[in-house]
Amino acid sequence: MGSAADGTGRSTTTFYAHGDALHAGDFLPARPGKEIWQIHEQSSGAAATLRDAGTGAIITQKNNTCGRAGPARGVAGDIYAGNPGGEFWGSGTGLGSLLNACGDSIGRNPGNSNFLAWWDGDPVRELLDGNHVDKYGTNGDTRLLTASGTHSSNDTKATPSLSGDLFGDWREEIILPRDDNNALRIHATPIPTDRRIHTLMHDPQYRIAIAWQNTAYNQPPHPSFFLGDGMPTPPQPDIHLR
Ligand SMILES: [Ca+2]
Ligand SMILES: [Ca+2]
Ligand SMILES: [Ca+2]
Repeated sequence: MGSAADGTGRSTTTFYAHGDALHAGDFLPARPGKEIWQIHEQSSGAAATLRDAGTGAIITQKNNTCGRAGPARGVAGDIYAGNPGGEFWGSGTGLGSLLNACGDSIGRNPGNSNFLAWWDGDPVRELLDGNHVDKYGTNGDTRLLTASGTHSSNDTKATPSLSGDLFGDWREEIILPRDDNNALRIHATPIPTDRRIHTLMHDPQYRIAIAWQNTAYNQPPHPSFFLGDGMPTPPQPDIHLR
């Protein structure tokens, strides 16, 4: 494919047919550049691919096996400090477990495959599904928040009104409709952190991701840098105000 400088595409995934949930970010800090994890929701062939975000080159491909349906949704993020960098997973039995960048099984599948939120004090990300936040664990997820009196939208996709770093430090707020649909509630973490980095809305990719959350397939925002266990100091945001 041509270069992006003249507006032509860098790569295509049309040969994978269906495109479903897609996550773009620096999930593998030891590997140069950004990565894309995408669910293909096919009954045969590729179930999910992990690709170089710049070239489309396949890093790992998981195929459907034994005639099982592939995952209908999937997520990428650093949710488990026991594996370096990010993890990758999908709903249902299509992938079956938490995966590392090589596609190896490294633990139980998380309790959901919907959204993510940085909620507690460590930089490992938590799971957001419906009106609750859970911390992934090898023996089970731990509930950190139940936002009683609120609900998510879009059935099993469990979409919040918005999730993202809107106020305060780098942790993320969760906006949900009140059960009577006459008001929105904004939930913010009460948990302290000793980690100080710029608010995520200073990162241009993350800021755009707040828009993509509402204009494309609703998925959680990802910054342009690795935010997770063992992370280096992120780059100074290059923001200019006029
Ligand atoms: Ca990377
Ligand atoms: Ca990890
Ligand atoms: Ca955390």
